[in-house]
Amino acid sequence: MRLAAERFDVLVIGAGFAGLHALHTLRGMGRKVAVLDAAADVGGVWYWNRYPGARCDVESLQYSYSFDEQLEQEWQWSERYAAQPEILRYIQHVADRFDLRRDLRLNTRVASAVFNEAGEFWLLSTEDGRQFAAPHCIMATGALSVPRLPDIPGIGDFKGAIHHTGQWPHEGVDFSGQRVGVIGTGSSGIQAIPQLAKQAAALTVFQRTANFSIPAWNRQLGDEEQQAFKAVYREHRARAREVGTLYEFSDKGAFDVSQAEREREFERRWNKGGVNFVHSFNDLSTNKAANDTIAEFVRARIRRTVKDPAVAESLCPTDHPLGTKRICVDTGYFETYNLPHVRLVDLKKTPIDRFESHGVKVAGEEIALDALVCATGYDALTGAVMAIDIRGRGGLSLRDKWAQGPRTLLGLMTAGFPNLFIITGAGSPSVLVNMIVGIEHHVQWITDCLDYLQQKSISTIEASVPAEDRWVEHVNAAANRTLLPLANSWFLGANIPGKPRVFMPYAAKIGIYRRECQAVADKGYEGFILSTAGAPA
Ligand code: N01
Repeated sequence: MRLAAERFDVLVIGAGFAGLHALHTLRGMGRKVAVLDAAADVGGVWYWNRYPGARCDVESLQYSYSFDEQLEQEWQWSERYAAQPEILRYIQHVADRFDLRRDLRLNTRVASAVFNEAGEFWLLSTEDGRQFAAPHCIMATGALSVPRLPDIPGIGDFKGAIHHTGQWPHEGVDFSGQRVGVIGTGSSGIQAIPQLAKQAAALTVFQRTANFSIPAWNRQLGDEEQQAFKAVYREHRARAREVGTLYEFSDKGAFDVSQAEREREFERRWNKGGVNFVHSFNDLSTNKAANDTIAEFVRARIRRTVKDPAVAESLCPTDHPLGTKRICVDTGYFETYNLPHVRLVDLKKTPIDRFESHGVKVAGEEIALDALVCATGYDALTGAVMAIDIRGRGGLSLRDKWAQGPRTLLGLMTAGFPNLFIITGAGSPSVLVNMIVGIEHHVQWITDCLDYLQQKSISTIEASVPAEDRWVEHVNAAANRTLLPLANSWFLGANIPGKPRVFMPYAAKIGIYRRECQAVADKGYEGFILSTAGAPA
């Protein structure tokens, strides 16, 4: 069959951390690879998320690739938590250092991916009419890459600028002298709000759900501290493969100690900053009464920080256990509400009536706005995969197959879609761990698998339905052992109207998950159907 399509051994969709690592590894195996990305440069979420205050809340020495020792030794991080421009520079450096750019197809948005059963290849068509073909396709499309704008009556009538944090203008935005509104108080909003307050003449935050946030206590990284960490980088990386991020995990339950001791531990960790706080005791994510103790500690901090008691009360999260929505890490977030030009509108008490041309009407009051920032999140985990019209065996549409929620085996493949791999997708630990640790693991598993297929002359691999069903049940059971399903979070798709409520990430320690994936591979890819060219599946 003659194709107008460019042909490769493997096609990778997405040029973020996952796609670049997949490219580098596959190239090392001698495979001909193309990486397609809609963006004009590498970086994935770090290319798009340029809002003021954007930074990672995993410490920079950990939020980096481990696959090349020289890279990890030579790259110098400037801060404990790297800001977006520095992370983007790092990814660009990796692309240049490993000469990855020659295999990138940027400004290339994939519209459809169709499996040709007779020829056993994936045919990808782009929005501008180009085609690419390869026997194997890897979705490195990111867990949080499809921004979601709020569906608020009249928003289309608003004449001011509207910016989503995940699609921030590259030239930046100058809000000086402006009346700015912010919708959304998740990680993005909580990072952006203190920075926006520095510029805006008036800042109004429209909060639907109060969120837990822990201070980052971000700081410059000294050379000595950095060298000390790098001296034992291998040990740190090995540990991260077990636990995801190197937190101080406690072996005590919250009620194994006295109240005074518990408070001291919360205090100690609060003063160190970051997500480590949520690991103060080992039962905070599984025992509601234990969780209440840490939640109350944070609420007391909010009340102590925010001077207006009514505003403080609105900022206190009460409708979900701490950590069941992705915990936020901030710099001066709650303090921002003490500024005279910053106002909180509690949408639980006073919902938005509608947007108008020059502002918004809330409980009958008109609030004039020049610009609106939407920190309203993403169609998480499945959004980017389902944005592409993916067709598997017999023309099966992935959108149809996943209409009631994502179904995968190990999060890596989905039945009916041979040779289609997903990196850090639904059914894997994904967003519950340091993303780069999850990405490196998946790239290793997938590339080992491709190597195995080649050695055994196997042309297709796909998840079997019974194994996939068992995995989906296993993922549900893991979530149900925790408090995680208790919140209306994006983990469950609750932020997208009409999205089925299914807890998407796999809530087990990444070390356990890695062993599960390894056991499957060791047993000749148990639960997967392997077939040789032309043989019926
Ligand atoms: O998005 P979110 P995000 N009217 O979905 C509100 C990662 N990340 O971009 O909670 C009013 O968490 C919504 O309200 P509610 C991290 O994993 C990491 O902030 O649905 N409000 C919520 O407050 C993070 O979790 C970093 O009631 C509306 C907010 O918008 C993930 O990305 C930094 C609304 C959305 O919060 C997503 O974070 C940034 C409406 N119609 C992001 N619709 C770091 O590493 C939505 N909301 C630090």
